[in-house]
Amino acid sequence: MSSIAATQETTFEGAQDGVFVAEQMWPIRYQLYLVFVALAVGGWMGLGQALERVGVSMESFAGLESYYQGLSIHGVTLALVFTFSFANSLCSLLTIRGFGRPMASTMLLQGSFWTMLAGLVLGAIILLMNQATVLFTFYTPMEANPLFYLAAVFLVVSTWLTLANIIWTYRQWRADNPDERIPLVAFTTLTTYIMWGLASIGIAVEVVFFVLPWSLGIWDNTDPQLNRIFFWFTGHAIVYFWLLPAYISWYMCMPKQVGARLFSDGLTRMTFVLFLLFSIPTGLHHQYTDPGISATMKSIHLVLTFVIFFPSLITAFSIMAALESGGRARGGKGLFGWIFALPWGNPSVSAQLLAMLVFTLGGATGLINASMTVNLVVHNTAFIPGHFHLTVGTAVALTIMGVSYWFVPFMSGKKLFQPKLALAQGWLWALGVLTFSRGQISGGLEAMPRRTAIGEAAYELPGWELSNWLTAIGGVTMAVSGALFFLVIVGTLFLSKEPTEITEIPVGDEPVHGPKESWAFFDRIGQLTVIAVVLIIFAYLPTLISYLPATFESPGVKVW
Ligand code: HAS
Ligand code: CU
Repeated sequence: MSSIAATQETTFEGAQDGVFVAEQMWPIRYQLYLVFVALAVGGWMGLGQALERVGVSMESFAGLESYYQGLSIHGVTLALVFTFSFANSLCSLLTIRGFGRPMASTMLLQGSFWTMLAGLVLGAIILLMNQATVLFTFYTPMEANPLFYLAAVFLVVSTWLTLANIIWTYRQWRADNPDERIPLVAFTTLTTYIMWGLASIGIAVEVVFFVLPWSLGIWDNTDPQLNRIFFWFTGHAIVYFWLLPAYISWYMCMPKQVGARLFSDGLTRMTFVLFLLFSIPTGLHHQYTDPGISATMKSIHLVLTFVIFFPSLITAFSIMAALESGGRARGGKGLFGWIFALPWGNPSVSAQLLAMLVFTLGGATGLINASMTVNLVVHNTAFIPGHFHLTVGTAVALTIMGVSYWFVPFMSGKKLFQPKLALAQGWLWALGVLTFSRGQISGGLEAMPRRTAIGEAAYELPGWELSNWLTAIGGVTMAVSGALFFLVIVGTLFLSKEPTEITEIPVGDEPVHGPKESWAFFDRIGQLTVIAVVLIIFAYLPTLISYLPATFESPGVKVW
């Protein structure tokens, strides 16, 4: 392993300065490969779910015990492993690139890889044994084998090790550079991980204090509603932990990739600061229909959800500005000509442009979910998977694929295999997801429940048939696209003979409006974190106080 990495070291920019060192590169590289393993397993289950809509049972498709076993594998591998390992991998690399120094601790970096691997392997074994058919939200009183919760602990600890390493690296850098602005790309990784550090407290409390002891038999009963409050404390912010690595690519890499400059350093810092402050105090928008939580607190979370919508709107305009300047610099004219002048022939760029376009619909459906009264129509219906395949399933997943088209060549030193296939892959995914989500959204509006083996439903409403077919066709298209992606990546690693021309991380360091024009206050990360904590206390303490004392009365149930 080290010999491969050692020969590669020469291909990394700045290798001469000892910035990208071999023992730090392999955990980043292998964590990236876990992204692909998780995608392959989860994507395979996704195909089964799509086919279930048109009469192919999950049992016959994958030899599983039930549809719900497949759905649990799908959710855990994609929502937790695929996204987390990508965040760890890309953000570690960009932290090194941003601060221009190795990560503070090689041990933490390697530890992050090993704990992610342990979580994936352990989780996969328990899920395949049908001992954790509790879906990725593991709502109690559904009960899994304790080792499943331990696997979840490993996955989260892996992200914490990366968090600790990023903060440590920042502090080392700060000690050497007391008066400088935090380099922008490092600022984005730092704020993303601090946000997640705060957000993950909810799930940590839920698992360590309530669910794990209960599943171990230390306590007989649990309190499902209390567990849900802690789950959604993390559960909304987690979507921004999935999204922000994609945003980091859109802000920091895409302008460079299209031959443009980022619009504004200050606006970028402000966007990430807003995510740090407002991602967490919004979790109750997943619990509008839950009893025992006051309408006032739900309404406060509703308003804050509209606040956290705002940095994504900023992102839309500011990325569009960068893209437009790139398109015009490439000769695009007129109102829309710049769009066609963008480098659509570059698979890394086109996948991410498509991810952005699809995300506009993801954002619109998010607003529908967030509006409390309208939420009553869509909650727990197929509309919700329609929404989140436009967001995490495309804005994030297709961006991860697009980034992989430079990241894998960069890390392996090999030229991208069959770029034309890669190009087709991005388009297929976008077309597939638009069809799939159209099916799910219309099904949801026709009262089709989510998380249900519709193929086995005892009744069918008019309109479901079309929804099922669109879901199935879209899902199969996405699976074909996923297979092409895999082919390109595996081909790059094992069949590609030529060296890659990508020897630099595509990060743009010179925004049109640079750091001198932005508030130094944004860099006071410690103070901003304190403000974030105060907001969280304000948004959650009243609910927790009104809820106590909790009632531990529910025994566990195994429904599979
Ligand atoms: Fe969501 C449920 C509200 C964003 C994921 N969401 C979910 C669930 C998931 C999920 C997984 O309020 C289901 C959880 C479960 O299992 O129960 N969501 C929102 C809102 C936003 C939002 C307001 N969600 C996301 C993101 C996700 C994600 C991001 C994953 C990564 N969501 C909800 C609510 C629920 C919910 C309720 C609960 C529903 C229920 O009842 O259960 C916002 O953050 C969205 C903001 C987005 C925008 C779009 C900006 C567009 C951009 C692209 C610009 C385009 C360019 C293109 C530049 C404002 C940035 C130019 C290119 C050219 C070629 C010209
Ligand atoms: Cu949410």
